[in-house]
Amino acid sequence: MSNLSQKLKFDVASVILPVMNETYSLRQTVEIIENDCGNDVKEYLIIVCERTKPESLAVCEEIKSRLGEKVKIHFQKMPFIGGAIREAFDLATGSHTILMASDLETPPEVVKTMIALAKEQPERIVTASRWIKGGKFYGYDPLKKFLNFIFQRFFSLLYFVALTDMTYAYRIFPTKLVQSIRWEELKHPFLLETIIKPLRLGARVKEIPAVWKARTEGESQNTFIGNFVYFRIGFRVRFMSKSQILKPTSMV
Ligand SMILES: Nc1nc2c(ncn2[C@@H]2O[C@H](COP(=O)(O)OP(=O)(O)OP(=O)(O)O)[C@@H](O)[C@H]2O)c(=O)[nH]1
Ligand SMILES: [Mg+2]
Repeated sequence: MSNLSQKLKFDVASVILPVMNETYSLRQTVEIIENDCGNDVKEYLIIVCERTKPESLAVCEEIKSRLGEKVKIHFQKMPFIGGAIREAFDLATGSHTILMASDLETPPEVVKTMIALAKEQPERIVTASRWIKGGKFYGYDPLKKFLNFIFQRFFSLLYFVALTDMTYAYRIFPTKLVQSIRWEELKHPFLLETIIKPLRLGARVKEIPAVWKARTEGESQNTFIGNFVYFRIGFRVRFMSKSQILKPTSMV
């Protein structure tokens, strides 16, 4: 871990935006971030695949024609959301990387707060929570919300942390950290993996509130049954050693 704890400064952020069926939601996400803190963002890594809708691809191109080099549209090779984000992690060149969605379920207004906190303590992960004061769910399926609450309690006990929302993949990381980890999952459980592996490596994590509102266009790629597969990686990582979590080149 010593290479990760070397003095790190916030320089600029890389923002990851996976895209499947978003149009105005993606456009609005980029607009809000640009207005709020565009100077702190080096690049938008827009990740698309063969299932990305043509109208979404058109919006990606439109954003690229407006922002130029700041926008990189990457066609993923590995499948699913985990594959998309894992490739984006490797492409990121900012000191920090922001993991979020393009469907407005990760409210882009929170990005400026994440960046401000990363400037204060650059080595720390800042992650959004829907369960702490100031956070909220709007339009979340009641059964899913109940299960989500149980999952959160279970994983915070299992990892012995005070975190309230480990499955909400809205976070800023030091880029070096995400690039040093050997990632495994390809589907939605990857989103949990992005917090539990850093925790096992001793990363410090701060939660900030965010209001989750159900998307108003397109549909989620996650299935109800898929929520239960989170337990597999949840258990596996709990008992992994640091050397199993890190890529061989990142070991000290
Ligand atoms: N490039 C790419 N993007 C994806 C893929 N799967 C999902 N996304 C995008 O990643 C973001 C989050 O995925 P969603 O399917 O909305 O899932 P979620 O909101 O995390 O999950 P739920 O709350 O369970 O619905 C969205 O902007 C999706 O369009 C994928 O396979 N490839
Ligand atoms: Mg979503």
